Amino acid sequence: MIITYQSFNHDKNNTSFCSLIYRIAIGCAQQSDTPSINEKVSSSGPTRADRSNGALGGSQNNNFVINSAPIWGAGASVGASDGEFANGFVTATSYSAGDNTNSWTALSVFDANGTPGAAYWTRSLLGYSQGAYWNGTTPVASTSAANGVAIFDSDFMDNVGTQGAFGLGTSPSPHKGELISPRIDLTGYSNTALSINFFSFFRNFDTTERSVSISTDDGTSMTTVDYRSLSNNSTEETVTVVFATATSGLSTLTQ
Ligand SMILES: [Ca+2]
Repeated sequence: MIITYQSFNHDKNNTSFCSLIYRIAIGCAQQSDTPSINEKVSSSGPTRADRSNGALGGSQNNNFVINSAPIWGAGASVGASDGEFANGFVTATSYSAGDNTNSWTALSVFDANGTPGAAYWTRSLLGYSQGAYWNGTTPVASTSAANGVAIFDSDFMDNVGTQGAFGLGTSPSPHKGELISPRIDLTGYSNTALSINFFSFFRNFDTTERSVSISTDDGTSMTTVDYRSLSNNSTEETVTVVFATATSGLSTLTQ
């Protein structure tokens, strides 16, 4: 399995957008006749996955319960360091299935300079944006901030931390970057519903996309959910996205 995060900031004049992800885990989800995911896991954050569109397949009324024990990533016995972004990223201007199987890949899709540009997610040990309009140096409240967070620092990439220097940074907006996971081997699992659970913090300014995708064929094809409606501006929170049918029919999830 492959997970991909996409961030796209559209603004080109006053960028203060930044998106951080600092803890991610995959879990199993099971369809339930009773409480919705919203009711079931609200204690850990605003997880309005039951309102999302593509994630839950055709019906908005499906209810899911998220298993408490993750099967990969932060808090799991497999993939914990990758789930905490404790290892360096590989930067890339193109990506093919099977690339960089052992590390997160920061892929630039485009920026105002063209395609592919230099719109890279980065691994930060600071835990905050270095952009000119961020206003603050308080790290995100993550127990694993010290070993790295993932950030799409649109503000900084556009202005290099200097107010008024619009478009003079390494990647002038509008720009889009993707953060693609290492290969996640879930051999032995065949669940037809999986959840992606992550801590998110972003400051919105003219954001056109913040989405997460999963692939079961090593990154060849992706099922994508834009989670903007599941998350809140300038709020550190848990976001849970349920992929109800992305693994249907697969007997084991090796890729
Ligand atoms: Ca971390």
